[in-house]
Amino acid sequence: MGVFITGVNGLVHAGMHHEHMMMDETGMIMNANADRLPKDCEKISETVDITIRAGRKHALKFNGKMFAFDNQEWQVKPCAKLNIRFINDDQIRHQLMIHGLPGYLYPDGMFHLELNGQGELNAPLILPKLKKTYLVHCELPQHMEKGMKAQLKVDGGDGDLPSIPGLTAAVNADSYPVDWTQATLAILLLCVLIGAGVPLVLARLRS
Ligand SMILES: [Cu+2]
Repeated sequence: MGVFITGVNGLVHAGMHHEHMMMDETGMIMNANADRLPKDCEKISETVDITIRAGRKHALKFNGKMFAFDNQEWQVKPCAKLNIRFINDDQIRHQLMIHGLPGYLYPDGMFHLELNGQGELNAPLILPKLKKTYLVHCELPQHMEKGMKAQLKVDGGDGDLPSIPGLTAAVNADSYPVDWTQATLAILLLCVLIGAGVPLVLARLRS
């Protein structure tokens, strides 16, 4: 496996095959893509500068959430190039990960920015033409559940993701456990007996 490391503006710039990674004491950039076009794109349709902030203060407007991005949804055109400026307003580590991207451009289908604490990173990516909704989140333990979940829609997207703070409902918001009284057990038993009995009756009728 060939690894090359060169200093770029004080950042360590390392590449392994298609993998692309930059890392320094402030954070990490993986799979940035400034110029490789997705297969379904003839050219870049638009270049969009997007600033995404992360931190506790962005979760204050959401009941019961602890972390969030400052926006929960972004809409771009097919074949758009995004120049992402990721700012962490917290003193703890946060990530900005975009999932479901084509694997031939983004290993593991993933674009990944990470800040160890307060600071910022800038990185580009180019989105395919496909009408699709991409998951954007922070993958640190419990951060997504605590609010760091958002969606990026290309060409209007192909639906909404669940549990996005302020936007969409949770899939398993509440569970209502069945009250296993003797009555429900009796009904269940009856159902099992009927289910087992019906084929027997049918078999007799046929013979
Ligand atoms: Cu986080």
